[in-house]
Amino acid sequence: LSCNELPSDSITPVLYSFRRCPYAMRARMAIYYAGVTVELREVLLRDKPAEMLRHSAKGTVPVLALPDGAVIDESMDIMTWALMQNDRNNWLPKPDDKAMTEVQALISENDGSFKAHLDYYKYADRYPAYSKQHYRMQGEVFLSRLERRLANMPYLVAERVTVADIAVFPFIRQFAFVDETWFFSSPYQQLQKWLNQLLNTDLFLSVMRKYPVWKAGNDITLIP
Ligand SMILES: N[C@@H](CCC(=O)N[C@@H](CS)C(=O)NCC(=O)O)C(=O)O
Repeated sequence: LSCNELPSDSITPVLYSFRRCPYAMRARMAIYYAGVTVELREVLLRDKPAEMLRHSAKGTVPVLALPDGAVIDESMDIMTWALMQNDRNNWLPKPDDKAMTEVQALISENDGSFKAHLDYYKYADRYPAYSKQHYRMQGEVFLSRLERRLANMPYLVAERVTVADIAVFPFIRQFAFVDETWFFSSPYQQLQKWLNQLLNTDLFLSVMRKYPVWKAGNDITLIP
């Protein structure tokens, strides 16, 4: 939806995002799922808008600027913000549910060691100390863990999608597409199925729509 009648920075939260960033992807997925309207500002990482940096000097996407002046600049916090408003399929387990502990453990391993191995694997030519296969094997520790979980149930912590699947999936997608042929002929068959299924959801396809890079004074793009 494009509309130039709303004044910018008005009643609508503003999301600074980068289409291919896995952190921004998971934030956008939660926003779409919750159905909370935000103004999407597509940025270039090499040319971040001053408006975004004024809100969050650390310069990472996603950043959500709320009408009351509050700023949320961590993707998990943006997901939680969206889910607190509308979580009709219970993506977020109740805080005292043991599933919540599993969700947190998976996300922290994903964002920690797995993300580090992913970057070494993806950019192996920049890190010639070890081979690409070496970095891939380090990442496979997490793939194996997920594969074992998916042998028992269709999603990572439950019979249905939870926030863990959505938070982890964009990173597994990146890992898989470093060498698609390898990934889809690897022993991680449950993970392949899980990934394919999420890649084909309307939700994922919606958040991957392309928008022009935002500049002050542009028409406003509202999502979902
Ligand atoms: N912990 C942050 C990480 C966000 C992050 O690192 N985003 C990357 C893009 S995928 C970024 O903005 N990097 C800054 C840059 O490349 O200049 C979050 O979860 O939101």
